Amino acid sequence: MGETDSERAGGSPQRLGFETLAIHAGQSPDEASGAVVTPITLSTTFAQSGVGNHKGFEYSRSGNPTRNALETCVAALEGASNGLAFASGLAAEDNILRLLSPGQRILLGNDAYGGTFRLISKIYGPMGYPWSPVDLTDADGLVAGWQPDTKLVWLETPTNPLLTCFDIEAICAVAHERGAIVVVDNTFATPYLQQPISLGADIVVHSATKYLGGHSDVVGGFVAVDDEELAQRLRFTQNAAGAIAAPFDCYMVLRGVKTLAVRMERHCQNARSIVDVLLSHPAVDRVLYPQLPDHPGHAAASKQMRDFGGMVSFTVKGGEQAALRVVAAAELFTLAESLGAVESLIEHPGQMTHASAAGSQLEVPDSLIRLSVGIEAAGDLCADIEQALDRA
Ligand code: P1T
Repeated sequence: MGETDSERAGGSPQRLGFETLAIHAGQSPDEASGAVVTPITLSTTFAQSGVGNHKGFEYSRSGNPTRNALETCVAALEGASNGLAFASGLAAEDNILRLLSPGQRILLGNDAYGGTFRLISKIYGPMGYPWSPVDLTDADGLVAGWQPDTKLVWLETPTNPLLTCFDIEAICAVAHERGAIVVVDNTFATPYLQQPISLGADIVVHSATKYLGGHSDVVGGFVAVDDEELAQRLRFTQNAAGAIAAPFDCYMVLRGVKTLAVRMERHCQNARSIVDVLLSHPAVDRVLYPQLPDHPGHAAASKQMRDFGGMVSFTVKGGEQAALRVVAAAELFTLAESLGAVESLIEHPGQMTHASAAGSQLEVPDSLIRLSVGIEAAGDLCADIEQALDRA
């Protein structure tokens, strides 16, 4: 392939703007045909003119041109030299956790996606990897939760589903001083709103199923990393364990990423309109949105995010039954798991996405509702939430 990852990622002296990288990084007209869209290369293997003499690709698990384009593009958006695409967000997470050896502790921020909690507590825990939940609201919580065997700090910011935001820079300072690495799940923020690598994070992970794909039609995962040694280890595992993203899926995410910036602008704008409706409705107890001054992590979000995102959570005064009535009454907001796509979704985390955290320190309130605010007309979305809340 000749050029380095960093060159392909746009790491040249004249760094291009985010929107330009989203459309061009890793992608240029196909040399053979002039096609302006990166082809989907389905070939599992690549011809060699002599043993070891090839055009940069040997076998599609180890490397594939369409995956390569996606890996280069999203790495550039995250400001990282290396990107790795996986079959799902959890496959990406699993690939990262394989950096550890049994006995090395994982500290997990005390609000996180239920599947991440399940992977760490139900798969890695029993295999001999100690873990503990930790309050990351300020760096003191991390210091208090620190144990001598800690090797990795894992956090989401904003978190799923409470949308708490943690100060990435402050957490990295504490962790690095003590010899641990920091993984930031940037799924909710996306690189358009927040770039954890520039704040000191060692590894960024995504469920590409969400905003990166953006259209609820592809499951994928992504890892961005700047440190070459870590990148090499992660790439070794990607090839050795094999949880790669398929070429068609890579194409779908690559296509989604092209419009990430414009979609995120509208997601944030629509989320603000919904927050206003929630704040004035008598059935609502508490609105969780990082822009609100009383929201935990408002300061961290203001410091490290360009805007506050398209996810909004809230609790209702009538408890679980009222919450279940509201999610069932919504019409434009589809009752479904997942998030981050053009269409609006509503869900009950306690019984859906975070059911696996029931009874643990990561359990969520049963009166909690989570909204993934899409990019439909704001007035229509507000009217739908208002009528659904009237049934609380
Ligand atoms: O579903 P998958 O692509 O494997 O990604 C897992 C994942 C990782 N990190 C975060 C922050 C996530 O939200 C998810 C998936 N979350 C949902 C499906 C959900 O509805 O919350």
